[in-house]
Amino acid sequence: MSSIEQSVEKAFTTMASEPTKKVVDLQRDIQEQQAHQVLTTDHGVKVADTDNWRCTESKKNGPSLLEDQIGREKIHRFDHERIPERVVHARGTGAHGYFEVVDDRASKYTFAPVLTDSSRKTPVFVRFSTVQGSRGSADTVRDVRGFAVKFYTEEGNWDIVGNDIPVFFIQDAIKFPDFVHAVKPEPHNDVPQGQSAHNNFWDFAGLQPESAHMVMWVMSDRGVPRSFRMMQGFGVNTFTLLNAAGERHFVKFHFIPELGVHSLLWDEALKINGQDPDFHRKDLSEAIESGAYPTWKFAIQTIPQSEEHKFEFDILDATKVWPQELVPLEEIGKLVLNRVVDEFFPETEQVAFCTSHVVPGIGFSNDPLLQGRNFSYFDTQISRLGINWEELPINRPVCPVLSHNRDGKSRHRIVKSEVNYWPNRKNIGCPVSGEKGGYVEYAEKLEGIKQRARGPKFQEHFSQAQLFYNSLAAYEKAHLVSAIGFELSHCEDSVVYKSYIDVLNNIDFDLAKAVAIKVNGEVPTKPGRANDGKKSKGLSQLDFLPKNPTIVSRRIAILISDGFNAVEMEAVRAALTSAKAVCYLIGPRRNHIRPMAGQDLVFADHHFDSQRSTLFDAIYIPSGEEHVKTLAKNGRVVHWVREAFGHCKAIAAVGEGVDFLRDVVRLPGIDLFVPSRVQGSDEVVTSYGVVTTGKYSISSAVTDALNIA
Ligand code: HDE
Repeated sequence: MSSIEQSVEKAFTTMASEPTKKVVDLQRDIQEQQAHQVLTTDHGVKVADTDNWRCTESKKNGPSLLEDQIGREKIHRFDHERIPERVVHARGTGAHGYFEVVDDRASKYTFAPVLTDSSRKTPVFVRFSTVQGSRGSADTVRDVRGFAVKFYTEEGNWDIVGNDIPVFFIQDAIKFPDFVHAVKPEPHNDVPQGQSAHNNFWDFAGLQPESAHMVMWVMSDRGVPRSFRMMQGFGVNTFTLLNAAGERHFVKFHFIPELGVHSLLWDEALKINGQDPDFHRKDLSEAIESGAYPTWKFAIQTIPQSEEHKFEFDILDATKVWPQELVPLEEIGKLVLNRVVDEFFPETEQVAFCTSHVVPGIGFSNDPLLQGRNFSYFDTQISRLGINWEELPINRPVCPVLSHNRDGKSRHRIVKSEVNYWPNRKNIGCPVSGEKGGYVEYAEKLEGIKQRARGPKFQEHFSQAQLFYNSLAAYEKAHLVSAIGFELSHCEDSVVYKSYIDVLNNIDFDLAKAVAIKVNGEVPTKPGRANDGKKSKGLSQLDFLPKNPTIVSRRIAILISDGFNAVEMEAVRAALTSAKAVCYLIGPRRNHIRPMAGQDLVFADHHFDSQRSTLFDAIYIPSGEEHVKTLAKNGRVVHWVREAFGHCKAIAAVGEGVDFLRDVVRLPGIDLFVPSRVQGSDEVVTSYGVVTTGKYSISSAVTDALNIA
């Protein structure tokens, strides 16, 4: 065994915090650069001057010379740095981690060791993305988020190329180019970027009612997640599992975040787009680097092959969920992200997912969206990365690869063999049976007429859109009305905004009326379709509040100015930090701030103008008379606090800080404050938390961290 193979082998059996087999595999290609290392050309010759192009009559007026091969190489490499961005999901960020089986009950359904062998730690690479915007667009736009997972299993790579929403806009892959053209910037002016608030998207959605269910999800709070770490992930399409007895089940894959499912408010999302367009990607890497490893439960829903037709909806229709009441979730695994990438381009940009990448024990269904996807992903990687894209370090499997496929542009692997075909006299690269690990497709009986058509159950589009709407909490419904109202207000063609009201009226009469009034639509006088009042579990985000709310990795701004009480602040900061919240001191300048007399100087991390309340989950205002007077005179700070209050953030204040808070956010006739005591002290703390915006965990957890009695 070579030393690389030995270290690869060792890595596969190591503990959580140690590198996975894939991370070790990547070491072969990682070049650690050292201080004072010498610059060379790409062909390895040391470079003497990288700042001046060779020319005649140096520093006078001589022309630059074509002969300068160092200058030419530098510019030539630069000219070719860009590759085509992904046609959708161009904006994204990725991380390494691992997958573990926590319950081996899936062996009833599959013989795939990745889902059944609890002694394994399978390396993964996950890429999160937005869909509509280009590579440089902002993170917190209203959009679906991609949730693509590459499992580097011992049986080959398995990709779940999922989203944070369990259904899709269309039922048949052949509609995908139409859908993407409609949502992407319009052809005549390339507008808008990173949003679906325009004529063409809503025009398409109105005329293609199968999108109604998904539109409801994207317009709900799901469209503006607080963090990639706080989103669910769904395989969306129906796959199949095959067990050792040769029995087949249909399956849906779910990832459920341990932190709960949380969203931004739309106003926050809009502002963060400008204040920090990299908000989500920074959030992910900061959490991983601080050891707060994002973790998801992995669950499956299964339906035996024999029960395929037992449901009101078609289980192969990607615009439908399988309600949990009918098909319960079984938790079988855990996904953890524990390592950021070393270099963005070769890892996150060059990673290439394919729904067609499955391993023995896992297979496809006849879901018409999945069938098309199985062609599309493989195809698109060729124009993005070239035919040998599966040899790129991030994409190559960790198990042995031997195929008779050869050549093509940018072949990396060097294969030492006299034969590259099968059969051959040396028996190299021979296919093996299923018993020996070969991938054997399930033998499925088919009969019927070849035609261009969809099954009868694919014709119904509104019942699950209604189920979703009915299952939302009142505040979630209100957010949804505002979101559709915002989007339709950005459509200038009245045909578009007026006609979508008809779609909404098929979902819910009150919803249609509320939106119509907002956007100048025709207010309906009777429901387009009765609302049956049915609800289901797991659709509202409130169903995902974590059992033990936590402030781990939440961002807390501590507002300070000269004369603040540093001793008290340090006590609170220590409590928050020990609960693994991340505290930032925000002051009038990024420099030393002078606390009360007799206390040591404190250095502020940022100044009031450089950050905004929207970038934080909670605020704490320490006591100090002079300090509070200074805060009250600063319009930016007053805005900070009012804005945080308006966004229902947790706000803690002590002593004079409480008076300041009261003055700043006073609403006539309403006393919103609940004064309480910090345990073991005489300080009065005021805290205010709101359950209904999905920020329950932060508000209650700040309260816990402060030990408020
Ligand atoms: Fe994709 N999709 N998609 N998609 N998709 C791509 O593949 C496509 C669909 C999803 O981080 C492309 O490598 C078709 C559903 C994610 O690299 C492309 C159809 C779901 C990513 C493509 C769909 C997704 C992509 C563009 C309809 C959720 C980003 C670049 C039949 C389950 C993966 C690429 C990454 C990317 C095609 C529908 C998720 C063009 C034809 C449904 C997360 O191949």
